[in-house]
Order: sequence, then structure tokens, then C-alpha cells
Amino acid sequence: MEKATSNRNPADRLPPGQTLTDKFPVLSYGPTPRFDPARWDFRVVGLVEKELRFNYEQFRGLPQSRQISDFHCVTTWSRFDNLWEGVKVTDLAKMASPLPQARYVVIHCDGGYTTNLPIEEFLDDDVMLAHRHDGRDLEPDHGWPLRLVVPKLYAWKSAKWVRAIEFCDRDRRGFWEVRGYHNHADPWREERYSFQEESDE
Ligand SMILES: Nc1nc2c(c(=O)[nH]1)N[C@H]1C(S)=C(S)[C@@H](COP(=O)(O)O)O[C@H]1N2
Ligand SMILES: [Mo]
Repeated sequence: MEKATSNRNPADRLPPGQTLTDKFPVLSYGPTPRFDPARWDFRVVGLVEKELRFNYEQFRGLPQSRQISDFHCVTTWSRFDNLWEGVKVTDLAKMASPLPQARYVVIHCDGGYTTNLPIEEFLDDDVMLAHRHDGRDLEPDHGWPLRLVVPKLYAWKSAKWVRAIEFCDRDRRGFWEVRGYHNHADPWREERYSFQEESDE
């Protein structure tokens, strides 16, 4: 199901300190990985009843969803009304059945990038593993063949070139979360930097 946000007042949709853009800038640490469909796989591992592994063809055969959402980068640009197409993470989670002790996820990407999320936020209805954006296949620089989209958190949580989801009992900070960015990353609370966590409850 699509979430239509376009009729909401733009001023209510722009988090504090952000500037709206129509462009889609590329923000990557390191080079864009080469995609080889013959070797690519996608795995769901860790604290689940059933670990999953898909090759590229199998992954593309999963039920497809569409979602429209806003995208907020911590470097202060926001882009409204992105149409994402792909697999809802709740659909994948149903197949893997996370165990009760699973409380966090770590996302693993080609090239070694990682990011972490609490399980409730990962299993939100608007979180997707997307292969298309605004009606076209993702550009390689934007995460082709598969990226995570977590609309409610700063975009460094929206990991590109995703290869695995790991369910964990304890939180483990990801690539930017150990390099000075906030562990949680809510743009509405401007959770930009890790030093802010000291004043959090
Ligand atoms: N694997 C990987 N995913 C990543 C990044 C990265 O460097 N590597 N950068 C993050 C950051 S900081 C942002 S703002 C968004 C940007 O997505 P875009 O380049 O498609 O605009 O991707 C996120 N996902
Ligand atoms: Mo970013």
C-alpha cells in the first residue's frame, strides 16, 4: 500500500535544520561495488527461527510492494515523495520469524558498510528493501541492486548494496555510529551526533 504524503503541508514535513531539494545527491563512503548477479545473494541470519538465503532470481521473485516516503540526510538535504519499489521487511520477517530475544538488527552491505537499528523501527510498515526509485531501477551509486529505506530515520540508516540482515540480542553500532553519528538518528529530534546521546534519557 502506498502512503500518500504529498498532500500534507510541506512545512510540517521538513525536520528542523533541513533544506528541501529536488535533486537526488549521492552520498557514499567509498566506491560503488560491482554487481555480479551470478554471485550475489541476500541472507537473513542470527536470532531467527529460519535463516534465509536467496540468490538474485529468488529475491526478485518475492512479493513486491510500493511506498512513497520522504528522505532526510544528516548533511541537511531532504527529498520528499520518493517512490520506492521492492520488498517490505515485514514480509521477509514473516518468513524468517525473529526469535523473542531478537531486539536489534545489523544491516551488512557490499564493501563492508554496516548500520544498526532497534527491531521495532526496522519492522516498521514503511521500511523496505528497494530496487527501484521513482519508477526506474536504482542507479548503481544509489544502491543497485538493493538498498534499505528507513524513512523515519536519517538516511545513513538507509543502507545501500545490502547483502544481509542480522537479528541480534544486543545493539552493535554500525559504520557511522562508531564514527561520531548518533546511534538512533531521529531527524525530528535532530539526533545527528553521538555526543548528543549523553544528554538523552
Ligand atoms: N553501503 C552504504 N550505504 C549507505 C551509505 C554508504 O556510504 N554506504 N551512505 C549513507 C548515507 S550517509 C546516505 S545520506 C544515504 C544516501 O543515499 P543516496 O546516495 O542514494 O542519496 O545512503 C546511506 N547508505
Ligand atoms: Mo547521509
